[in-house]
Amino acid sequence: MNLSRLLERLQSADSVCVLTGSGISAESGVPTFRGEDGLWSKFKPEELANFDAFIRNPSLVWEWYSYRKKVMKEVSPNPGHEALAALEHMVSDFTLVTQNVDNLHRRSGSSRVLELHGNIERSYCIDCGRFVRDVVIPVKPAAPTCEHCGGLIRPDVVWFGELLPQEIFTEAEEAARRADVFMCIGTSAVVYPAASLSLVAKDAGAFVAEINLERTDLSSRFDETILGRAGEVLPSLIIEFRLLKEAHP
Ligand code: BJW
Ligand code: ZN
Repeated sequence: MNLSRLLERLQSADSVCVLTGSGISAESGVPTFRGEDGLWSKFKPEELANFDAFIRNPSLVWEWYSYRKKVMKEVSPNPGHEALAALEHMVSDFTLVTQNVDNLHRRSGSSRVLELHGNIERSYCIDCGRFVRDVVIPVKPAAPTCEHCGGLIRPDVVWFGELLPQEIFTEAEEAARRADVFMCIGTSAVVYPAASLSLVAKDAGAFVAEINLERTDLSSRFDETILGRAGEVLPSLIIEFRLLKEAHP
């Protein structure tokens, strides 16, 4: 693993933006979306994470979310999340953008996280719009309904064909545009518009580095692909960055 080019750019960066995907939480035990293994790998994410699928079979979609909510509650942040929480204090302008809905960045101490695809802890009624904090999911095959109007409750996450929260996306785009260094971590970079943030940063002149177990669809557009586990690469990066900062304050 050669971190020297990225470290050199980080050292002179005033502004850093990071985009994470499910790969950063994989080492905590949260399954990724497009992995080979796992209980839900027989479904493509497009088949469950969309509104039509929810209306057709709300209990199946809730079964998936209920399983994931349970996993996400039981796991803990890993050294990759912790390294990013530390990086926030080492750069004057730092923005953490995530596609994940699992709260692990926040739980690891990151103070400001732009969540592009919502948050699994929130739910709302599709008819009256009321938010429900601790949704009670009935034993299958039922889905939760609203106690005010009887409408179906859905998780407050962004499914295919739905708009991302616009203010949050705009903030993420602005951070990508002003970044000197952009890091794209643990994402297959196939889901848009999240994946476009790396390209926005690149077009605006940032040094774009990817950290992933394998090359992705966008690797050829980036300045550097560092192959490895986020939970190992990121802590090494922080240690070396800290040493460099101490040597050249
Ligand atoms: C490790 C590791 C370790 C493992 N260390 N690495 C432009 C072009 C083409 C299509 C579109 C486009 N614009 C819009 C679209 C359509 C669509 C889209 O992108 N489709 C493509 C799939 C073709 N996008 C949308 O519909 C979006 N909305 C939208 O564009 O609105 C505008 C609009 C509205 C109406 C009409 C038309 C336009 C919404 C996208 C919402 C995505 N939602 C989900 C579910 C969120 C809720 C939930 O969590 O349940 O988001 S789907 C799923 O994919 C989830 C993820 O956030 C997202 C990305 O997945 P991610 O995180 O990259 O996971 P994986 O599994 O794919 O990759 C894991 C990676 O980690 C791998 O690379 C591993 O190697 C790596 N890894 N372990 C480092 N230890
Ligand atoms: Zn309601």
